[in-house]
Amino acid sequence: MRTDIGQVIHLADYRPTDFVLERVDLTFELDPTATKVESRLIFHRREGVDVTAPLILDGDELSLTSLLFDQEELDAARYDVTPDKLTIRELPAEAPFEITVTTIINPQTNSQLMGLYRTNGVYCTQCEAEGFRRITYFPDRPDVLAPYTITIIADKASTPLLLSNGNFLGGGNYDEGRHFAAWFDPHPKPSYLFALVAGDLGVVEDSFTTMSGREVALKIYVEHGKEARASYAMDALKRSMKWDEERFGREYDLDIFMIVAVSDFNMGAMENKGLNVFNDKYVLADPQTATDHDYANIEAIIAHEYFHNWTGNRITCRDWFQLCLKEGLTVYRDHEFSADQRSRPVKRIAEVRHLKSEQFPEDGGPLAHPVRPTAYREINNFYTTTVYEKGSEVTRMIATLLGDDLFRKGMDLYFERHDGQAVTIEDFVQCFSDVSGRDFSQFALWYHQAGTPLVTASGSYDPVAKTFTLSLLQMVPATPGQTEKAPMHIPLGLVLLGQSGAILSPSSVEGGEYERSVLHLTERQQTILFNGIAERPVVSLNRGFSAPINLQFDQTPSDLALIARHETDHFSRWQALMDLAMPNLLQAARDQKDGKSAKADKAFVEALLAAAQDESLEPAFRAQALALPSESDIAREFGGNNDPEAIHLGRQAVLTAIAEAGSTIFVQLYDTMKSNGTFTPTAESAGRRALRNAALTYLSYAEPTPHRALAAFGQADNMTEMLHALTLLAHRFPMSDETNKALEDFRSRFADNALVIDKWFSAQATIPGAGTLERIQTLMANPLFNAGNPNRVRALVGAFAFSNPTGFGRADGEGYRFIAKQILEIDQRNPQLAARLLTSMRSWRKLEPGRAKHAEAALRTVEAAPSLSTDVRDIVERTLKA
Ligand code: B3K
Ligand code: ZN
Repeated sequence: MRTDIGQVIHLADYRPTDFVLERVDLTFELDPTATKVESRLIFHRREGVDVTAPLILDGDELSLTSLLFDQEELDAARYDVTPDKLTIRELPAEAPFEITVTTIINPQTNSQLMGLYRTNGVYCTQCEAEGFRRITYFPDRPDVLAPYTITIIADKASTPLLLSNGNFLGGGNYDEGRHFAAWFDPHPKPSYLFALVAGDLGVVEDSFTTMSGREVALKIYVEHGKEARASYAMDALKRSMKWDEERFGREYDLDIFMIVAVSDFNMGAMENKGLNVFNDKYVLADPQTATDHDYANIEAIIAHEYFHNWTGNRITCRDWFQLCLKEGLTVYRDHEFSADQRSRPVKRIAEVRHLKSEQFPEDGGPLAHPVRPTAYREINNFYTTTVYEKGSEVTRMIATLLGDDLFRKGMDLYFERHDGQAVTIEDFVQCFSDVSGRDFSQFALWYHQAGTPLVTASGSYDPVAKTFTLSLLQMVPATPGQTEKAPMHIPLGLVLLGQSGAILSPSSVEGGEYERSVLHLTERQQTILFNGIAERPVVSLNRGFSAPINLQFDQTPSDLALIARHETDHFSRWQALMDLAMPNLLQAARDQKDGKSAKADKAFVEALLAAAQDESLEPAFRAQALALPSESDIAREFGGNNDPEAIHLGRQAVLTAIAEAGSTIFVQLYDTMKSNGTFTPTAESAGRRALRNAALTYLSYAEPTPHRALAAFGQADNMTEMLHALTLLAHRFPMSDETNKALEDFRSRFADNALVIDKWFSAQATIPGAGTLERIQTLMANPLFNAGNPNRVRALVGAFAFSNPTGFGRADGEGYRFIAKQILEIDQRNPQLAARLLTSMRSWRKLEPGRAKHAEAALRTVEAAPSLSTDVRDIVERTLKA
């Protein structure tokens, strides 16, 4: 039973705890349905705190079985207990005291996957953000740090492996076929970083020698028989450890680092101290079952969780409002890692695509919130792309403003000054201010003001005076709870290009700070004068996506084509191609509505095909150039009255026009990008496969029969190409016998690999058009589907809601009603999963009136349902709020 009704928590109400926690000693007697948890906590009253103040501990659905004070049973008059709170009174004024709390919990029935639960027979924990309070009564907040000693007792035969945080102290046999293990984590940590894993698993072992010569044992635990599929993850881990030493001077600090892969997990992974727990999707890979995208994700997430050891664990958050302190910064670090390991521009393109498709809609809709929010009802709903991805962009902007050396100095100072502490965004920013002498007070608005700034630019060239004038105007849109916005400090990467494509250096610049090719936009309106410009320049603005903004800048197709051909910053080349594409896609969607046939602008098609064939460019980049803006990108540009059907058909028409114009090029690319050796997951060979797949996509538009995709499917010797061919068959020829046969072949070949079956579900869930809903319903009845497993739900139901605008958004509203019903069912078991799925409705107000009405009605049925979780209630109410 839950008595917590989800009150609003405010940043302004923060105050430290009344009692300081000195030590934690936990003993778990594991049992599938009745695990006994004995927790011994040593506290003392914080100096200056009123001597009558009680000790209040958090709980969630707990039942207390015993409570001791200094080893004596506590008089019932001295405490009150409910499932979510334990209040103890009459405690010593100064002297330390010990509280021993015993609870019995049921891991088997814990379907929320928060706290201690069972997955495939393995005991596993997830404590961030507030899961620890589902294990025992505790001051469950990130600013309560203590060293932990953990003893785990379990049946030896069924549960041979007993893991927790820190270093292994010892273990041995216990009683009645049971055994025990003890672990000690010397690094004071908050409860959200606690972990316990116990079960019967296989292991892959390796070791790493740190920069000071210490040997660290590395272990990755997976289900028996899957060990071979963990080798890429191990390789990524070692590369991450090395990179963090070289790039940030950060050394690992325990004797052992462990990763455990589990199959039921609410998110990607969790950075528990010394014992990361992973969704197995982000650990297991081999060429036959994982795509290049999977490999890249594994590398990035392994790195991300490892990097948290310093940014998150050694230095943690004072309160959950500061979540971006660890998440935004750690995403920035993993992005930099991947950029160094792979291709920097291609990585940047992927980041920006993701930011624009996920974070921009969030920032422009009812769920918009600042990178550092000031209020929440359910903290789990704030693990958002705004906190993560925009948080990373804000960190990147600090690096852009300061340059590499000063940024590194600021990071060094942060590590030195705050190691072992729970701190705030202000503490973080202060370090950069201290090393640079720069005033960050205006810049800090990036943490406080929600909404994607819109920058409008226009330029004019004076051939007589040889000056170029750039006028800039910034506007931050109103967002929920924030109507008035102050101008931001926006670092705009900028160069002026001459007609030959070479960079023109101005003799001087007036009207704003301009250094290292970065212009500082700080006023609402700013006019910049570039002197000594000998010819009409082409402006490459927001180079490298230096700031997460929307840019309105009317550049001619020929100026964009010049950027696409000559910019030394390849991200900007890609951006110019997308800017060339967008008006074509918008016009094509309008033409669909008006019953006209679409055509693509010649300059655009030529620029795109030129990039596709340019052998001086890496294949991965060329593949990105060929991947047009997505349907949701186009919808965002329309900004309202959206008709997913017209957008889809318009985009198809543009694809067809490009396919027809470039068919010989695509045939040639498809052949030349064929791999000529054994598979490697390197970025370089992944790039060749990506380009080959892009060519195949266009060929399926140029030659509208399933034969080529079918042949590709039959010949593929790796999952990247096989899945792409299968998806093309399903999307382009959903009703053909060839497609049905390929889908069936795929299913029977991979029926015993749930992660591959997820791809099979997603390929079908994303088939455009109204008919897909029935297909989803049929697939949900398939024995391979499991509604209790988050990966399966996301692969089928989630892919439909998030990645199928015409299926989910079918005109009769059935898609919205279906998802609303799913949300209510899932909410009974797993509120976090349900709440996340509900965010697929966040852009409902931007739909054309017919669809918007259906979507709103579906949301109202969710809102009206009895016994909603706090998670879903919070999202549905914010989504509906005018
Ligand atoms: N810190 C975890 C996310 C926890 C989500 C809690 N609802 C994984 C990560 O960001 O690294
Ligand atoms: Zn993280």
